Amino acid sequence: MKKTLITGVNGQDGSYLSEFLLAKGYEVYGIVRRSSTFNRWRIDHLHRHLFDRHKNFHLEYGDLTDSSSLMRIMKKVMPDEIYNLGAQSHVQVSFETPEYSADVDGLGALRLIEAMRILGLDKTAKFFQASTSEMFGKVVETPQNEDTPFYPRSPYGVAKLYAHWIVKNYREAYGLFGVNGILFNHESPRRGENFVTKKISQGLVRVKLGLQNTVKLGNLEAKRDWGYAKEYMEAVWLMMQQEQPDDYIIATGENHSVREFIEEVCRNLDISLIWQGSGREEKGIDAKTKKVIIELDDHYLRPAEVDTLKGDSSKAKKILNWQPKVTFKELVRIMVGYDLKSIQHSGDKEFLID
Ligand code: NAP
Ligand code: F7E
Repeated sequence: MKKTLITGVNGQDGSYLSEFLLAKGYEVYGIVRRSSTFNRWRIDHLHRHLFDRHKNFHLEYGDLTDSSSLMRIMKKVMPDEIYNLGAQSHVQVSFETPEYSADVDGLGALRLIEAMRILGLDKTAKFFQASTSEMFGKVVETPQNEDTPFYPRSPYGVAKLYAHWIVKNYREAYGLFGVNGILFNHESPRRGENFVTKKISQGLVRVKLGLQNTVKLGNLEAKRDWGYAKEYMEAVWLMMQQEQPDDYIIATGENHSVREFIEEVCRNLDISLIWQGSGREEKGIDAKTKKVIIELDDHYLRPAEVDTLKGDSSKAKKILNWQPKVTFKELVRIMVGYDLKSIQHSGDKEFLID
């Protein structure tokens, strides 16, 4: 039985990857941080409580800023595959916590691969780094592929670029099997609530149900290449099954603006939305109720923005035989469908996990 170690196991991607690897027969070890409130709702169905544990799913306390914990866990588990999904992953928050974001997102990766080297795991184990389209930032060409030069636009993007390059460096210097998956935005019902897709889907569902008046947003014109997180985790695993380590773009090849995302959510909720006004005074109105349901709030504007991202994942298609199946419209339908059910049935455990 193969053993795997996942950082960020209770995040969106960590939860899907854990399910995927357990189904493949792996023994999964996940690293969680201590927090004063429990934040394991995405993995509760895998790791219920002390007396009812999945026999192949284990959690260990650790932190990407704490080398000794990483070393201890790695030495205990001696994994075959390590997936570094842990990060302070919110771009806007990284402007407010730049040093911490660099520590976790940049140095965190270094701590892991250095621990592998010290324990001799660089000779036996494989390492995956969750790189990001945010490294392309102010894009120099469209679509972006594995050879597109980087131009990060946030402390998050800069920190992730360090991690990306240090993995490449260890590959060249020590022969580490280190893979960078350059993942474009991927979403799901399990997306964190302050990322724009989840905020819009959940917010407009609440508006529809009369639980909230408006959704306040920043820049509506930014365009993203939004894919479905669950299928991106299969791509990540496939990268780790290759003979040689390499870097791969994972994307849909299509992009849409935040405005289009709002419009598609409204279509799913049978809300006829009309836009009124211009510039920062523009508002989204529900044509039936005449109520303002979308407002702009400068609080959500970033000091530097990434205007547009669109990925070319033809290398992944050719070498990994991977391509996305879930379209933009399907993704919105999945997210809105889940939010409708879970908010209508809030408190009902059955609907808490998709
Ligand atoms: P997420 O939902 O925000 O999950 C992040 C995970 O990292 C959480 O489990 C979090 O634990 C953990 N974490 C945060 N700080 C940590 C620390 N100091 N030590 C250990 N763990 C820590 O992110 P995601 O969407 O699943 O993304 C997974 C990875 O892919 C991240 O590295 C992200 O930067 C990268 N990525 C994501 C996307 C995307 O569109 N989703 C695209 C490209 C790359 P807590 O719950 O305790 O905070
Ligand atoms: O913003 C705009 C915002 O926070 C998307 C992370 O997973 O993907 C994610 O980073 C766009 C930006 O994701 C609001 O300005 C407007 O242009 O959902 P987001 P992100 O910044 O693209 C990359 C690939 C990662 O690697 C990251 O870890 O939407 N936007 N209004 C807003 N964004 C937020 N969050 N909130 C708003 O109110």
